[in-house]
Amino acid sequence: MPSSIFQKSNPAADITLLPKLGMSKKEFIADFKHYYSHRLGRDENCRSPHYAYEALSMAISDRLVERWKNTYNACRIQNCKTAFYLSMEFLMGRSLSNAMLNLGVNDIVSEALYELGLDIEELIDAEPDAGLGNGGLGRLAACFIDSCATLQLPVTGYGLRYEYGMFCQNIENGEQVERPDHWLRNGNVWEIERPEYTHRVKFGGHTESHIDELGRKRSTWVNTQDVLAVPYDTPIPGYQNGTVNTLRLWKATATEEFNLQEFNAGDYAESVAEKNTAENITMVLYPNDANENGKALRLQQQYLLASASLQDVIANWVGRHGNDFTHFADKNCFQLNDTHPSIAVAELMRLLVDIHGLDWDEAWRITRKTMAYTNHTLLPEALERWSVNLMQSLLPRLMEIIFDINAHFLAEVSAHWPGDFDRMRRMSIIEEGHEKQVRMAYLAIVGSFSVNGVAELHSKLLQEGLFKDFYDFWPEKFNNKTNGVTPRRWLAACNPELAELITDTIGDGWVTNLSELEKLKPYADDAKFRQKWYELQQASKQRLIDFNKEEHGAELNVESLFDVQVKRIHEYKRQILNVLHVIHLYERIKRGDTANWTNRCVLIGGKAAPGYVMAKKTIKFINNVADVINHDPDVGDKLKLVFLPNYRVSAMEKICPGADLSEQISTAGKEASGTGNMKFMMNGALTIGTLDGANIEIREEVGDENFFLFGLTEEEVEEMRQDYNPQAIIDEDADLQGVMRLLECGHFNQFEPGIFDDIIASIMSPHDPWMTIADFRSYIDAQRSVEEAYRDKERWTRMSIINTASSGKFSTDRTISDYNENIWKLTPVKVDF
Ligand code: B1N
Repeated sequence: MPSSIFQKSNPAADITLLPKLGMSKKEFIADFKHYYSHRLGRDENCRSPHYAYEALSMAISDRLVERWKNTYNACRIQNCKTAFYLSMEFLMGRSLSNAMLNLGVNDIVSEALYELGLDIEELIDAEPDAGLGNGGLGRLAACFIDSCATLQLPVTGYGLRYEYGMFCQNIENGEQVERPDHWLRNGNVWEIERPEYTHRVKFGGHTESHIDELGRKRSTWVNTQDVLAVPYDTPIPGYQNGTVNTLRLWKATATEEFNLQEFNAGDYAESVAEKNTAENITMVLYPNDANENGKALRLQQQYLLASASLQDVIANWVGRHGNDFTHFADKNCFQLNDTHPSIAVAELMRLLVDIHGLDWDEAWRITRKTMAYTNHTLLPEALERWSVNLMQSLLPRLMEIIFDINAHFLAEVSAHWPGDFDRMRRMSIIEEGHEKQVRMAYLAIVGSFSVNGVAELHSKLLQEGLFKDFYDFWPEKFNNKTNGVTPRRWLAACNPELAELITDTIGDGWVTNLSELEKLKPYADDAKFRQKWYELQQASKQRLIDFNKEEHGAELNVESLFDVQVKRIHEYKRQILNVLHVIHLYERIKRGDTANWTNRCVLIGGKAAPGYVMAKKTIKFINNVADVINHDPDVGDKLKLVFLPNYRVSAMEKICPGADLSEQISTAGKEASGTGNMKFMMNGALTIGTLDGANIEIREEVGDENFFLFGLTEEEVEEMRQDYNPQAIIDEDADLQGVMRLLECGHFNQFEPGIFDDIIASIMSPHDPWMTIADFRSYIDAQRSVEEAYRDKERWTRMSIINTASSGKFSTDRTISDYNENIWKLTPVKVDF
């Protein structure tokens, strides 16, 4: 069979276009016009910016495709080791401006669009966000693959192509209302469907055992209902380096015969409905952040991702090496983004043993050398457990394999700690109880050679607490990889004016070597530089005001402290503590205690998981307090509280350049890392925060005097938990009494009696896990120091510059270099361009 439909002997069969690597303004305008008028059939009468956005994106993506093929070929020729980032979430946001920046065509495109009479900002804003993630974990995956491409590392992202991403949030009467996010409605210019790499994924059925020709016991998985996984590829360009890596997302579709059976039986409608059952698997992203889902459909999603991705990698391997897996582990590595894809441990065993005929021990050796697991949370409610019953009915062969893995593993434990049955019970992958459960984190640890947390404190707490038994057994497996964010999207692209000032001052090396920002430090003492810095910050704030006004109409004054908390709404993140402070300020204004006042706009944004009652109440609470304060004539510009609806990646790109103060106020020990904290710091905001997650490392980098610290430490929190008495704290604190009085008398819910009783009860409870009242006093005091610092404009600006200058550590280029040096061990691949 020919390897290609094109006959090499026929010279006319060369279908390669002239390479579209370069891009002159003229070429670009010609391409834009071609797409706009011929491909899309639009003309100058079209009113929607969408088609111009599409035409522009097509012209840009043409320039990526050639580089994409070159990258692929360079990796193939060099037969290099590859890492695969397996993640249920890739929170990509928009692609157009990122692609332009990374191709280095911003100036040419701006000029061309100007000549065509188009507003580039309007076209950029016409792109819907690819919101295929909940928050930090999904955005981290997106920043990681950006850095891998920039560092020219051969890394492929594998995920799911959800038809509906993270829901859109409307606020009605102060409450969150969810609307479906049909982000693919108008097509997606950035993806290429590749049905030729479709894989079949099994569900249901049962297993049958038999003895193979070598006398080994084998299982076959039969009578299954199969689903097809069809890949859609998105190019991931590196920063001006010719590399374009791949993000491959799977869409579930029905198999042909699956439909035919019913079709032949005359059940046409049923067969189409069955097709829907298959396609439902990748229909929607589960909108729970740091929380377990526990639904069968979610397990189907996880298995589809794991199975299709592993089959894809193995098919590629077998295509080149046949059934010889001797060096598989030297050439492939899978990084599991939390436990969500951790069924991959068992699936790799199944593929190697059942499909490719390897011995159990050889397959296990390979699995344990290729899998690496990242943990992203200590919260018990987020630790995934799947019921053995569910797994037996949905994935019977996988359940058998997990039992076998566990038996082998417990034998290891027992050899090490003979007779220690309590330890075996604690460490077992299967949790006994009235309903047996598979502990997915334990499966991931047992099947991996590396286990990491995402900030120093978090990794330490994993080793000392959650995974202590495993750390005692395998200390060498455990390591830390502090998170980061990509400086391309989170500084160069989202804050071009500040980026330009930085480049004019220290050169442009910082874009790919963020520690060069250090060179800005001496300029913190330069009054002229400070003035420029200050003016740019004020301009960013004005843009944020305009964005906010466009989207929802509140009037804000640029001459006030912009105090911002945007992130998922969660009790541990303590948005309520923020609001208690706002109420305290309001109460001071009402009392006339306003000497040396600092005007402040408090902006809060974020989505609540649709089933998380307290989080939804918190949104209503913020909006009600905002309503009272913003309409009180005594308050005026002294204080504003605004809820920013529909927080998402593209909103953060407008918000983080305009923040003065970044709120990172989680209960110590609860936020694994945080990454919003890094975006704000990079853009010159100062942080008010607890000693939690990466805040600790941010403070180390920036210096104690440039960080507003408050609150109990993780140890103090655990200590105080023993006899926590919020009422006693309130009795001692007149400010807190003032706040509680307003809350309890229903000042913010005059026509909705009792609606905040739950919130009041939760912070008043001696069992409040988040200890909000315990940190109130020191939070208020820290906010006082913030105001004092802000009133001294020179001092504040100096601190702001130092924050940006100290943010080098928090580039994902550093994080990814760490992953590569300690875990993946890949060689960068140069690509001609
Ligand atoms: O992962 C981020 C961290 O910076 C955050 O601190 C952490 O909260 C976040 C189940 C999660 N942990 N766990 C999740 C997301 C979705 C889901 O279904 C759990 N997200 C985090 C990046 O390390």
